[in-house]
Formats: sequence, C-alpha cells, structure tokens
Amino acid sequence: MVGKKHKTLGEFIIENQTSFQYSSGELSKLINAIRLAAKVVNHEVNKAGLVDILGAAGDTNIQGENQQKLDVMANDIFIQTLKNREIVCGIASEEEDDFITINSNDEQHQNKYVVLIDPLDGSSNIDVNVSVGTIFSIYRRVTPVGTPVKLKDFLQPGKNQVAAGYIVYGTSTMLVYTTGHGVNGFTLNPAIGTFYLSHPDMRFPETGKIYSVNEGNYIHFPQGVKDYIKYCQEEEDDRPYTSRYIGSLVSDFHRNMIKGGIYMYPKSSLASNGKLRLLYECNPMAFLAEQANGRASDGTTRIMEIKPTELHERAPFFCGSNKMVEKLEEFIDQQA
Ligand code: AHM
Ligand code: MG
Repeated sequence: MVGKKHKTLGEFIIENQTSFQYSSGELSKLINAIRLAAKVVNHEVNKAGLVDILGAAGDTNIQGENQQKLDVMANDIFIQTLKNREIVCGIASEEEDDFITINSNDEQHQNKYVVLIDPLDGSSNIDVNVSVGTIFSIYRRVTPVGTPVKLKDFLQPGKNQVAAGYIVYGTSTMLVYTTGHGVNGFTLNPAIGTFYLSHPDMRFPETGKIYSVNEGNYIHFPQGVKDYIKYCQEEEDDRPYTSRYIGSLVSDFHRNMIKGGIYMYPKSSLASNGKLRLLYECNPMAFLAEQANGRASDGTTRIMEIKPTELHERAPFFCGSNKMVEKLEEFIDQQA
C-alpha cells in the first residue's frame, strides 16, 4: 500500500458515521468490534491447516449438526468481543440455543442494538481448505433501552435491519457490509492487519450467467425450481448458464455479486423450508443483495418481509441478480 492512498475501513466508518439516522457513534463502534473479531477469526482460520485444531469438537448445535472446532472458536471470539466492548444489549448466534442478554441488571446500560450472527458459515469446508465466512445482522431493539432484551428484539423482519455484512475468509479475506447506503467491500492486508476499501459500491449485474445450487438434491426440488434449472441448461439466447456451487453461502454469494448469478437453496421433499436460517443467513444476505441492486425471495415472498417466529427457523432462499431471481419466481408461480 505504497503510493496512492487507500482508504481504510476505520477511516470509512468514521467518515460515514453521520449518514446513519439517529447516529450516536454506537453503530460505528459496533462495526469496529466486528472488524476486530474478524481479524482474530481470520488468524485462526488461516492457521487451521498448520496446527491440530481441525475436526469435530464433539458438540452438536441446535440443528443436530456436527460442530467443528473453529465454529466454536469463532462463536466465542465474536461473542466475547461484542461483550467486552459493551456495545450491544443482546446477541443471537446460530451456534447458541438461546439468545444472550448483556448487562441486563445495569440500568445505566443504554445500548440499543442487537446482533445476530452465523460465526462460521460453511464450516464443513474448513478441513478441505475451501473458503468459509461469517455473516452478521444488526437491529435496533424494540423493547425499552435499559431493560433486558426479549425474544421479540430478535424476531424482527429483515427489513428492520440497520446493518448487515459478511466476512469471507478466502484467497484473501474481505469484509463486506451495508448500513443501508449501498454495499462496500474491504480487503485485509494480512501483513499489517488493516482492511482497505477495495470494492466500493458493489452491485449485482442486472442479470448473469451463473446458477448456484446443490443439484444433487434435484429430485427433491419443487417442480418450479426443476423447471428453472432446466431453463438455465437450455441452449437458447445467452444460455446454457454455467453452474458454480462452492457450498459456502458467503463465497457463492460473493462471486455471484461480482460476476452476476443466482444462488438457490429451495425447500425440498426432505426439508420443507430448505436448510438456511432466516435470521442468521437469509436476512443479512437479502439486505446486502437489495442494497447491491439484487433481489432475494423465498420463491414467492421478499425475504425481508417474512415475520420470524423462531430464532432458528429456516427459509427457502433464492438470491442474486434481479432478472434471474425474477425469472425463477415466474417458474415457481407457474406451478402454484
Ligand atoms: P452451515 O451453517 O451448517 O455451515 O450450513 C450453511 C451452508 C451454506 O454456506 C451453504 O450454501 C449450504 O450450507 C450448503 O449446503 P449443502 O451442503 O446442503 O448444499
Ligand atoms: Mg450457517
């Protein structure tokens, strides 16, 4: 980073602080804490191949899935960092059964934000050296400041999000986030531990040529989704499209946002709401998608309109370039 001056994430946060509604600097501090935790997790993820910290931790999470050690570590790092800095009133994590209340007995405690987090998404990719990510989502609490948080502070529709983002631990590590004013991406210079603004104003191309889905589940998909997949494979106009599926939502989303594409995790005859969690995965990615000129739905309804009823609920998820998601919705509609 010699020569041209590149803006750092820290500088960017300070510069943009005044654009937040009711800004008191609290949201900026919160994003700074996430930036710090991201660097620590990045450090752990990058040394995963060097030290013997791979493999299952022996625990299973609430969905009955095997947790790997780095999941547990990333979860602890994000929760501890947010707790230590005393900038949130509550945290919900994909790796925790229930939400965490912070400083509930302190009447002076004026924090108004809750964070929902998937600390290490795509963790089945860790032991094969494939990119994983962290996804976060931030809301203003709906219960009074200074009181313990309640479940309803977390069960808000995605359209209430004030910020959302992800960190992709990939060939390089990037932090990508929105506060409702577009999407910006920052790349970590690992030598000095600083994120630089490398991808200002990220936008999904209006349409694209990539479809990302676990096609092994094809037989179980609803007819509308099957029809759309066949449409992607037909030889006509700019088709067939190309199929790219990493199995790591953050990475698949990131590539599709840059190149143009659609990510799909439909419901199936095996899983009535698909696999992805509405609060930790679908909503933050949907907010990012819409802020980047893209679209996100469950096939019929805008993801961010869905009213959650449970912390760990799942939703079918279709997300990406506007025109591609619209086309998919047409196919689903034809089968309705
Ligand atoms: P996880 O939260 O257990 O890591 O699962 C979420 C991941 C997504 O990152 C990815 O897109 C999807 O699961 C892949 O699922 P599948 O292996 O069923 O295709
Ligand atoms: Mg996940």
